[in-house]
Amino acid sequence: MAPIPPSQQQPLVERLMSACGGAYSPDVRRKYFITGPQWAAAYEGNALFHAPTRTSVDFERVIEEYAKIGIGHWCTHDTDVIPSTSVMKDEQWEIVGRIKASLQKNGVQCSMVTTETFHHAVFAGGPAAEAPEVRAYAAERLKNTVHIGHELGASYAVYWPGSFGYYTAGTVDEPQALKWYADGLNAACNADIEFAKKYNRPTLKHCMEAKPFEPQAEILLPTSDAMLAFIFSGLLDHPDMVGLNPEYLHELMWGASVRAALGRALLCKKLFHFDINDGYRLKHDVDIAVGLVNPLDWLNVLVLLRSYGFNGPFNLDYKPPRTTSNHGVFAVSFPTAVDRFITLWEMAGEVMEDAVMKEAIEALKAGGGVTDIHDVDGIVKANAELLTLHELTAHRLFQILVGAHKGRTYSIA
Ligand code: GCO
Ligand code: MN
Ligand code: MN
Repeated sequence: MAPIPPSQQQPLVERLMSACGGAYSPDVRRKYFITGPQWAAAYEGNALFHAPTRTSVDFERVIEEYAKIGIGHWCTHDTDVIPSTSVMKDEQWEIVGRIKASLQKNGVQCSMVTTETFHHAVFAGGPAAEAPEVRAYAAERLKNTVHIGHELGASYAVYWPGSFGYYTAGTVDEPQALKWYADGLNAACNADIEFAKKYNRPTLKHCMEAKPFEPQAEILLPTSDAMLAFIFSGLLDHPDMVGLNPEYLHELMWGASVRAALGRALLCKKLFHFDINDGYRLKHDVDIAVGLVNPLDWLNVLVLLRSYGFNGPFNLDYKPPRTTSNHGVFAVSFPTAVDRFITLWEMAGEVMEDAVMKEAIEALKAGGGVTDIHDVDGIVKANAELLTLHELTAHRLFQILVGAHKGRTYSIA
């Protein structure tokens, strides 16, 4: 093939995108509670060891492009949109006003707000550092984010503790640090109760997000399970207001079964919000788009969520790869991520209705019908053939994933 000059590259990408087919319309996409983060679309590709490969994108553009794609909700960190020197100053409200106008103009809703407590130098010792002024500053930031959330009409606040941990052990008193961290969340929830009255709105849902490693070497709340224990520890003034925002990849990173981790959150009624992306087990936080690495596992995850009535928000917390251009972020990254999610979600519905799956699962639950529960050999024999259904259902899930249940076949003949 002859080289493709730069002027012909965008048309090529567009043509191959439409050759892919299978895209849903913006109206269809808007029916799902899918949220698009400011930071994901604005990510310039500058991860550790990497210079940026894209130019910056402001919130006006992100909101407009999300609207065109059919992503009906937007979310942001405070400092994604407000310079850190302006946060909590009068000038932040001018920016918030522009955000409101932009959301309104494009028919997009702000779903969630979150506080950046990991990037700025003030958080070098973490959001619950020893120095009381750092903790007081962090609490003010959290309260301010709640205020912005009400102003923008958000329903969720997310807390990724980020730098809550250490590189070397010995100085940080873990129980004390956890109590200090709870003080920050309590300040946010108590402020929320007051703002909710003032704005005549319900309080926000406060969602904790765990990541097992990065950016600290050791993390004080590394998993969703650790956060569940924290929520129920007695340290929180309003544990009912606090739940989880698990991230698919963050659970995979420590080697979990994501589905099982979500199952525990569901059992505790604490699955409030879900960051959707993909990646690899026991590696770093590559934030690849949903379904590009583990589509079968994703199908399984969505079957669980649908079975337990979790309908979102599904937050597209991923980083378009450095190889994708500014144009590609909105032409390829976001629409394809949304469409894979929708496809997997609808496929999960098919799994739940599938006659083979249903009968196999019911049969396993019916068991072999032994009445003498002290007869161990009898119980084994009675279930021996039935248990083969575990593997059969796994095959059936694969068939549904590749469309083989609808007769799609491959053959060397
Ligand atoms: C990550 C984190 C963040 C958080 C965000 C919201 O992977 O770095 O998941 O993207 O989701 O900070 O609080
Ligand atoms: Mn991540
Ligand atoms: Mn996340």
